[in-house]
This record gives sequence, C-alpha cells and structure tokens, in this order.
Amino acid sequence: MAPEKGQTVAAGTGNVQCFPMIDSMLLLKNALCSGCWQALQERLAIDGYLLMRCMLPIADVLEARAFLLSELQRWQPQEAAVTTRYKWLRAVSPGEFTGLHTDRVFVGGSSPRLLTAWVPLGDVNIQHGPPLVCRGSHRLRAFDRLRGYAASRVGSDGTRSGWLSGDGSVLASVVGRYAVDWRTAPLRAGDVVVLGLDTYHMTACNVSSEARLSCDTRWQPAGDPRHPPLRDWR
Ligand SMILES: O=C(O)CCC(=O)C(=O)O
Repeated sequence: MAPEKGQTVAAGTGNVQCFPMIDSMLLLKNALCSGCWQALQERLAIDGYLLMRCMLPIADVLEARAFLLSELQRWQPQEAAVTTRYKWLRAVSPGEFTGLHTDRVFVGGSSPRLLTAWVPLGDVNIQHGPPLVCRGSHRLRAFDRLRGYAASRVGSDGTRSGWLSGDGSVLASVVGRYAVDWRTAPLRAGDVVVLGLDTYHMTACNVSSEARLSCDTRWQPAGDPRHPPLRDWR
C-alpha cells in the first residue's frame, strides 16, 4: 500500500504535518441500510472524528449557505437528537484561525454524547482553513499530560479563548510527536465533519484572500442532560 501523503499546513501561528482524513460515508451508508451503527461508532471511538463526504445535497447547501439544519435533522440514528438553537456561523477572515482546543472546555459537563457537526458553507480548501483534527487524541494516554486543561472549563464563560494554544505545532512537544496525527481534508459543500467532545482540534489558518464560511452545530440525544448555558434546544 502506498504511504499516505502528508502536507505542511499552517496550524495557527505554527506549521504541522497533516495527513488526509478518512471518509466514513460508506460506513454511514452501510449503517443506514443495515440498521447496525457499530462500525461507525467504533470509527468515532477510535479516531475521534468522522468525515462524511457528500452527506448533504450540494444544491441545498449552496442555496441555503446559512443553515443546513433541515438536512442535519434527518440524521437521527437511534434516538431523537436535539440541537442548540444557536449556531456558530463563521466568516473567518484571511489570516485568522481557531486555536487548538477540545469542545469539552466550551460545552462539556452535561451530555457526554454531545457531538459537533462542522459544516462548510461552500467549498473550503486547505488554504481557507478547514478543521485540523488530531486523530485519536480523545483516547491516547499521551494526552493525559493535558488533563488539567481537558478538565477545565476555560472556554465556557466567554472571557477567555478556551484555546490550549494558537500554535498547533507545539502539541508534539507536549504529548510527544508519535502521539500527534494531524488530519485534514479539502471540504466540499455537503460534507460534514463530526467531532467528539474530547478530540483536540483547531482550524488551519485562512491563508486565502477570501473569508472562510462555515457553521458549527451541536447535537446530542434528546434525553441527555443539556448544557445550561446553551439554553435553547430543539
Ligand atoms: O470553525 C472554526 O473556526 C472553529 C470550529 C470549532 O473548533 C468547533 O466547532 O469546535
């Protein structure tokens, strides 16, 4: 098998070597046909993210460009899911990025099954700043060194960024370079990146000349406890 090709990506103020995300769309199709979600759940448990290529109809995404919720609401595997009314709609300017973090420090503490669905609003190539996901970071022992940060709520009250760092390249020096497996992909309208609460991620720096448009949305089973600051769910 040919070795995977990595590329150097601007990870905030530093650079990281980044490998391609794995497309899980086939697993989703199999799950929808068979009703068995185990393979998909296992991949999320192992990698900490799922890339769903062409999960959403491209025409709808381009037409809406603001809200893809009607499509995401169809994504209800076993239990009814709820999503926060508030959506993190982003127009990220050239030169800007989101720093390294886990979502737990922002929205953790209630449902352990809360997931982020990151939706590009139009094509987001590497230079526009797609997510950079540290594969397996939610489960690898090496990341125990960050348990102080991981257990904190530094992002939850809006007074601090909640970032561990603005430079993705420092992660290797903290947890060891063998534990760090950066993943990214050029994303198309219709793709969705799903992220677990404890998966370390950031976005690549927008090194293009145009704004990066995307939306992050939060989802969880309807019966799970709801993060109080995110008041309004539906
Ligand atoms: O899109 C971004 O800039 C950041 C999104 C993110 O990190 C998240 O949804 O958790």
